[in-house]
Amino acid sequence: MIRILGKPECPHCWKLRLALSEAGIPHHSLAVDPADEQNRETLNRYSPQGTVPVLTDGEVVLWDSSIMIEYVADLGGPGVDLFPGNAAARARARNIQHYSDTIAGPALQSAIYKIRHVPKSERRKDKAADGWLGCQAHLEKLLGDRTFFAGDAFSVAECALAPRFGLAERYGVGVTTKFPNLVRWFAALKARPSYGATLPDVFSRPTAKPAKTSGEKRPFRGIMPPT
Ligand SMILES: N[C@@H](CCC(=O)N[C@@H](CS)C(=O)NCC(=O)O)C(=O)O
Repeated sequence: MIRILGKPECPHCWKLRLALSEAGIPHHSLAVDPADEQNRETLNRYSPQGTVPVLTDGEVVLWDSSIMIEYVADLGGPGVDLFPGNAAARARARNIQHYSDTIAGPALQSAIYKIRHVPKSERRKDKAADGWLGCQAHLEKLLGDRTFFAGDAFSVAECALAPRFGLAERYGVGVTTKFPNLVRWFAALKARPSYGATLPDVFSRPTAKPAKTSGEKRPFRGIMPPT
């Protein structure tokens, strides 16, 4: 049985949960917060990066979410093919996953950081949200009138991007009518059973007011700020 060590609201963990859910592969999730010192020791045993998610399946131990998704796809569950279509469509889906992990994710992280830690009066001077807006503009064009990012079918691109838009919505920087293609795409994703089934528990509760803290308690190496 696949076991995931992860933090429910971590976008990489959520991406993996979505992939498993869509592929129809059962798994067991274990909440492990890298912010906790004891958990870090556990994580470091499995992951040279000390990050979540970690996936174990018998002797298989994986510590990068994109490689985990390749593994999940290779298992060939009864559900959707995470890399549908021809070589070009599959490359496009991988590209978008990479864009989400390396560009859109960090841009959104800055926007969320601003909301959580920068006083409202100073926000207009802060350009952090522009990065996230720029990413949305880029994605809006990439999507165009397609149903899904790679074409006609759900793919790893959706697994990667949906958690980013879910987090954005949660923190008040969700997609707006400025980007009608993305609005339509995200609404359709949220209607899929996998979205509700993998939504972090805290997200199904009313939005908490962003914590008023002065900053990070420790150096942060990942995408999600510690909550
Ligand atoms: N390459 C990794 C990166 C995962 C990552 O950045 N995870 C974050 C949480 S979203 C993490 O564990 N950060 C470590 C920390 O908080 O100290 C992957 O895609 O699996």
